[in-house]
Amino acid sequence: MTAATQNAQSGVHPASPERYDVVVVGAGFAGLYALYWFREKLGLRVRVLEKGGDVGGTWYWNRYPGARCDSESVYYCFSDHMPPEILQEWTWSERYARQPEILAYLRWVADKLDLRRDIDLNTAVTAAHYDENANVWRIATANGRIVEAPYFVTAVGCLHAAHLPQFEGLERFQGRWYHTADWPEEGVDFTGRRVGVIGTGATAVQVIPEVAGVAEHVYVFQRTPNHCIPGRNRRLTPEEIAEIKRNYPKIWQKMRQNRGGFPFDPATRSALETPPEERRQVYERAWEKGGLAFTQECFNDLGLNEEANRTAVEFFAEKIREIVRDPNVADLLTPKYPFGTKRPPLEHGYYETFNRPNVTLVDVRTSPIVRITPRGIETADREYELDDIVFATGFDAMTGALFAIDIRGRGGVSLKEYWAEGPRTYLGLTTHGFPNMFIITGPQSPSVLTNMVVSIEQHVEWIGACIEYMREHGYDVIEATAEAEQSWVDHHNQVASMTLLLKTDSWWVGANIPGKQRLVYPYVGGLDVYRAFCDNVAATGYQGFRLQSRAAAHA
Ligand code: N01
Repeated sequence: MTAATQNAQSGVHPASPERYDVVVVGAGFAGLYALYWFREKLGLRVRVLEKGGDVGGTWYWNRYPGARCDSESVYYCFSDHMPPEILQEWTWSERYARQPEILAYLRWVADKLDLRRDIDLNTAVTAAHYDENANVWRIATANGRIVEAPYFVTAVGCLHAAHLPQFEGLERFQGRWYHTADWPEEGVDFTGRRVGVIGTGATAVQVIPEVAGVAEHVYVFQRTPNHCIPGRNRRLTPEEIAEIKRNYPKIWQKMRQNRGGFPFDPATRSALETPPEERRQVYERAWEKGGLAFTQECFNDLGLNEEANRTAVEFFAEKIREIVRDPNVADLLTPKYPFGTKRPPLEHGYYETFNRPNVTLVDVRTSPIVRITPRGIETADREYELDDIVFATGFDAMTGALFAIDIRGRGGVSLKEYWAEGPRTYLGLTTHGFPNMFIITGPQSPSVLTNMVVSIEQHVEWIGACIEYMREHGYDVIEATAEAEQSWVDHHNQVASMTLLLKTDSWWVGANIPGKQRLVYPYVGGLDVYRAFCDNVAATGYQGFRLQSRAAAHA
């Protein structure tokens, strides 16, 4: 079957397509940066196709109460690689910006850099097929457009495809229900209502205190507790903003060299080799400071050694017992698995919320949800009557949003088929059999284990340099070799196996989605190490890739 026949059969018709140099899917941080970089630095004709009604990506969809960023706002924004006014003119109000502020920022950037003229909103991409003969990606949208470009870049977000567990009876529920990842734009008033929240991940930890403040009663349906670190949010002062703005070039340099893309000072001492009293002080200081620095700045063996890790687990257990008055509730809220093997949420009054008389913790690990009834939620031992249900049940992360598009490479092979046993990538950026397709913050890249904006910029800049190199050298087809891909997959798995991540069920290992391959999805070797790999590949003429000019490809 020819590519054209396949395209015709699957709805990607080549009739009068629009043509660009690059098509980017998604207009969140990644899509906006890609558009800026490819258009302004490389002079390419770029089209960004975005499903949402505005730019923003994650920050457009996730508008649930309490949504804010767990990375500090002054570091969770575009860097000094953007025009200087982007860093200098925008001023963040709080240590962790709320969703409306981040969305306002992204809108502002889009306007300031005149990005909107190359973005189509309300344009969901349904299919992207590579046509080998023409060396183009042919992209179909839900509203019937066909767009073509030799380069196809996905900027679809790691956490976009919402996971709604298939509970029996939801369609008969007589109250209102919402998923946090697709929240009504007009907001939801929970005043005086009985609300059930399913899930206790980073999202739920933000939602629950907010809803508890207004609802008549909140029932929290918890399957697994998390190690929640105090965020210690506060307003930023004009003095500290000025100081940060002055130092941005140095700060960014530091973040680019940090394993997580943060301006942290990674610990150099071992928890086990530190005397207990001193160890406690280290944890206390990190707890007081608040924020994700806890994960890097305490000890260097927490991610690798279970005995070392237990010291952190014990510290959290003590803290939770100190805050939560009911010892049974405190015990239920205390994780028993290694710290850092699930994403630790930042909390703003989360544990205190369980001291409120209008909040009940329901342990669905021992008494699982059996069904949704017309009146509420039925667990193995009773029914909870509810007016509203909030599903804070997460995402089909890293692959879900990619598989939602019918992506097909050489020979009509679909990405979903090719990755049936788990993602296969070279550098998390490309995959064999899918020439000229680049995945921003894809599986097997550091992505969700880092400050996303730093990872996004690294990816976009690497892709930009690659396209430039190809143009300079007369190439127009680039494809990861099967061997290079295999060696990256092996390296990725080998580094992952040195950590404790596979010991715990988490979305990082795909365990939250029934039937999903259980393996580590993000690259755990660190953004600093990863960056060096990518730089080296570029410096050696794109080792591990087959580069061709179209004439040669046809020969
Ligand atoms: O999703 P999650 P999330 N029955 O998958 C539970 C990022 N984020 O949206 O742990 C009962 O972590 C599930 O239970 P369990 C951040 O990277 C960033 O909270 O699987 N419960 C879990 O408690 C984060 O990690 C920010 O046992 C069920 C919850 O639902 C990622 O997004 C803010 C269930 C899902 O937790 C995802 O967080 C917020 C079932 N059938 C989030 N199915 C920022 O700061 C699932 N659960 C940028």
